[in-house]
Amino acid sequence: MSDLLEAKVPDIGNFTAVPVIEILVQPGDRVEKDQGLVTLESDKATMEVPAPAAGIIKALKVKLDDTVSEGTIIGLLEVDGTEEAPSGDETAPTPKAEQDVPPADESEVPPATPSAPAQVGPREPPLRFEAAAVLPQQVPFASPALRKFARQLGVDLTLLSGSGRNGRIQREDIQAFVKRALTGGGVAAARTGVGSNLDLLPWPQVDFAKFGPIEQQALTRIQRITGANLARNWAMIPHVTQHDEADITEMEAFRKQLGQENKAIKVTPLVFLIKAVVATLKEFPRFNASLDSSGETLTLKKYFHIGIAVDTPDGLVVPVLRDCDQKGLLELAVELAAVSAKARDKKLGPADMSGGCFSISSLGGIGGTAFTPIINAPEVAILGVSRSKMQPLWNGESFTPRLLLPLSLSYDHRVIDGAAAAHFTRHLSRTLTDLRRILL
Ligand code: CAO
Repeated sequence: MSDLLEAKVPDIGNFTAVPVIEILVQPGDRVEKDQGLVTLESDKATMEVPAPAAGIIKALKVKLDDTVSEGTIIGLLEVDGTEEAPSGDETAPTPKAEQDVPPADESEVPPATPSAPAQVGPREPPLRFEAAAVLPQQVPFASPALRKFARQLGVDLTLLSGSGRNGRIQREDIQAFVKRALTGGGVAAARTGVGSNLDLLPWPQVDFAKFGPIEQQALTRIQRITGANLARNWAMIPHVTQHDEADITEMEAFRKQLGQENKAIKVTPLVFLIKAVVATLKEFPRFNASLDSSGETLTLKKYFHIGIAVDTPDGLVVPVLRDCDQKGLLELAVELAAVSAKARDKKLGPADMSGGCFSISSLGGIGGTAFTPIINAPEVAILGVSRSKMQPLWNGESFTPRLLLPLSLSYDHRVIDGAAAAHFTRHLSRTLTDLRRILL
């Protein structure tokens, strides 16, 4: 006996009308449970819709470029007679994870057991979607099938530029990359896009075990995504870091007072920085901008969404606080605490992490005197903040103890001149010293 089973699009978070960009099977094909049937591509990521059970594809209900949402029927499957056919929506399996996701991800979604397909109820979108949205364009667009193909050939997809729609990597791109690598002198010569002109030496291959005991650890998925982005941003953007400091003695007194008046809310220096940065961005609109990939057009933003680097056990993420110009210190403090907690609980969704204009990376809670943050492309600047310290400051007549906050502004030198950066940090510093300037 065999039954026809509807293979449906599972819960894909808040995404709707997602285009089908690849048909992976044809009627008559035999598929295994969880084998990819079609590939979907949102503007943030790609995913396969897996077969809910093993069997024969009897009909496909979608074609290339159709748009689908959760519950859309992809095809009809004649389930193997021996297998107990799952029924109804329970058959909607978890979206098949990209093949190169390290095992750490498996903790995100409870795995399906042989007898019970993954039950998909209302839940957060899969981390894969979220992570791609944290750092837009950080992960190369390629279907899981092509990722597997690339892995089999040992090709690092972050080294390729896709020739397909939205920079999507095609099979031909991978083949051309391999061909260039084989005929043109190695991977450096084969690179297209990022780093294409970097004729770098191969990475040193060292057998560390020859020198002593070692242990190997896989990077988490977030670390890998972040790492690929940081490498691209570092290689592509001519960074300069402008260091300055702000006298926050009065600000700190006000912060403490606010803390005492609002014991339920943790007010840290970061919320003052957000407000001061917004005031400074208004004065220097070129810092609230993005350069396009050709490096020829600057998009100036009229909104003020600030990304905050949050350190989590799995790596760095950058949730975005929206419309910071329209929010007060306490509101921002509540929001900051909420997104930090959400980040550490791995609950950030795409909406929490997209649309940033300018980022702040605060290591002030930890220590240090200065650092050089890497710009979060396509933004053009990022502010690094280190720990404030009481120091003697010359007031023209004597030294007085003042609380000084170190600021480190990294900027894209293609867009921002050194003088503008120095004006920016001076303005920021003055604003932090005299918060009334925020009202100007
Ligand atoms: N100077 C002195 N003290 C500071 C300070 C500064 N610049 N910034 C924060 N502090 C204090 C806070 O007031 C708080 O003190 P109390 O516990 O006495 O109230 C303490 O340090 C801890 O603050 P916090 O880190 O919990 O809160 P925050 O608002 O400053 O930062 C967050 C929140 C999410 C940004 C932070 O927790 C975090 O993850 N920071 C790391 C970011 C990071 O990794 N950046 C590097 C990116 S590049 O690799």
